[in-house]
This record gives sequence, structure tokens and C-alpha cells, in this order.
Amino acid sequence: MTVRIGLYGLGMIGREHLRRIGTASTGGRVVAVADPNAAFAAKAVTTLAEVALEPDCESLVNRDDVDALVVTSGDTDHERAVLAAIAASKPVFCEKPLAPTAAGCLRVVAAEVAAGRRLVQVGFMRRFDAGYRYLKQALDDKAIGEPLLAHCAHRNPTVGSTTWDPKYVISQTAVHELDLARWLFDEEITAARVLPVRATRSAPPRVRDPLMTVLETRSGIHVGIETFVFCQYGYDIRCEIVGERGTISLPDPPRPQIRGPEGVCRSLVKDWAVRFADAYDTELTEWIRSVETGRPVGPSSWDGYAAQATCDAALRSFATMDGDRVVVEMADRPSLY
Ligand code: ISE
Repeated sequence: MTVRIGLYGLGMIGREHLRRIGTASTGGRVVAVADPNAAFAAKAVTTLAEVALEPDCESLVNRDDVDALVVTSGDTDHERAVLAAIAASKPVFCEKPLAPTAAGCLRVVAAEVAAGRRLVQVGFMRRFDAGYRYLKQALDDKAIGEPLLAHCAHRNPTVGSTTWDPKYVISQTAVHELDLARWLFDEEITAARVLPVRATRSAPPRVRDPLMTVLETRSGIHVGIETFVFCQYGYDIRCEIVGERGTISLPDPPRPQIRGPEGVCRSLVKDWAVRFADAYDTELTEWIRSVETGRPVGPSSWDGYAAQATCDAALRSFATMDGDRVVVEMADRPSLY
């Protein structure tokens, strides 16, 4: 069976997913699209053969030939599109964040609970990366005994210096590690603090970079996250977990080794879309398979809510500019999750 998909949002990640669904043997096909900006959608669709255009997310998801929805629009349009899919009883894959506030995420959770079954997968693609899966397996196998703490680094060579909101360092960057910490350790995050450190001269003065975020989990595991979005040298993602009997590290992605006049070197990936290309392929392929089987996999709307609640706490700590410890406020977890 080919899963027929409606895709909402034709920006950069939307066009990437459209190409990916068409080429990566995912078992899916995009049959119709829409975008909150109708004029932009009308222009974009002229280059897409055999794809229908709809005026909004509701008409898109309610088409008879759409089995499931992919949401890749701007963050503030996610909630409405996901709620439309739940109302139509159709599975939906939504790029992160599920909604830009924890309250918005909770409305999605409530709608899904009322529908009585899981329909939503949130796009935390690192859970599908082979290296992170290796870490998770080793932790679950107790290869290092009980985990005690983790060191993570999330470094981008640069991000748009005029368009970058300083808060994105938490909400667009560290949010991946906030989700991973919950997933890897299978525990909720209970508190967050964000510490400004000496600022790089490569960042615009209004952006405080790098930052150190420290999370605490329910059992007391501490996760230190360095975010450094103007690091200049490459896209470098690190994670080391320290346990009672050893450590486990995220493997570096394979890169060719170059021998030349400068000696022996391996170049670094410069771009997150390249670093996690395989993870995105696996994520969408597994989601489409889950639509076929009716058995949801991957991050749920509860995971989307928990990441956002943690983000909100980290942002409150960031606002103090003094590393204040902020407790993560979470609703009770419904039995559906
Ligand atoms: C970006 O905002 C993302 O969402 C990507 O998934 C992440 O890998 C990248 O580092 C962020 O800047």
C-alpha cells in the first residue's frame, strides 16, 4: 500500500520532506499540499507534478485521497493543523515544536486523549539517528551501570545573524537535547538552569553565545548542554554519558580521511540537514510504516508537550541571566501515553 500524504507548509523543511517522501523508498506519496501563505503555495506548486493545491490545512486533511498529514509550516501554525488532523481521525507527523507553548501542546494532548488513540508523531528526528540509537541500546542494556550525568554539545558554525532570536538557542537548538535527555534516561526532567558564559565575539552582541544549560532528571541525573551557535568551525554534535561503570559516547558520523601536505585530517560536516539526513529518512519511513500498520511509533504529543514544558522552564532561567534554577511544571500524564 502507498500511503497518500497531504503536506502542509512548503518552506525549506517542507520541500526537503516532500523530496524525501518521493525518493527515499518511504512507501509514501505526497498527493496534495497547502501553505498558510496561499500566494507562496500557488507559486511553489507550479514546479510539482501531480500534486493538488488546497487553500488551508482543514481542506487538505479532509480530502478523500489523503490518508495522513505532514506538518512543516511555521511553528505558530502547527497546533491548528494537528488539531484538524485529529478531528479528521487521520495520523499526523508534525515537525517540532508541536506548538510554541506548553499550553498549546496540552490542547493537542487533550484532543488526542478525547479521540482515544494516538495519532500524532512529533519530529524529534535524532531519536532515529543510528548513533543515538546505539547510545540508547547501550543504556538500556546497562552497559555502564546506572547513568549519573551527561555532557552534550550542540554547535552550529553560524545561524542567521539578523533573523536569529536569542531565545532560539533554547527553543530551536537545545530543545533537541531536552527531548533526548528524557528519551535516553526514560525519566522526566524536573528542573533547568541556563548559565551565560564568556561570550564569543563571533555572535552579534544581542545574542548571548555560548550558553550552558543544566537539566536535572527525577532520579538526579544531571545533563550539561553546551549550545554554541556561532562556533565557526562546523556542525558538531557531541554526547557522552557517564555511568557507574564507564562512559558511552555518541559516535562521530563517518567522514573520509584525507592525507595531504597538511597531514592526516577528516573534514567536519557543516550543516545539520546533512548530519542528520539518514535520521530524517528513517524517521519518515518509520512514520509511514506506522500509518500502514496503525501502530504509532516515535515521539508522541506527550513528548512534544514535555519538551516544551522543559523549554519554558529553561527560558525562564535564561531570562534571569543568572543561572536561576527553575522547576519544570508538568501536568499529569494521561494513560494513553
Ligand atoms: C535547527 O534549528 C534545527 O532545528 C535542527 O534540527 C538542528 O539540528 C539545528 O542545529 C538547529 O539550528
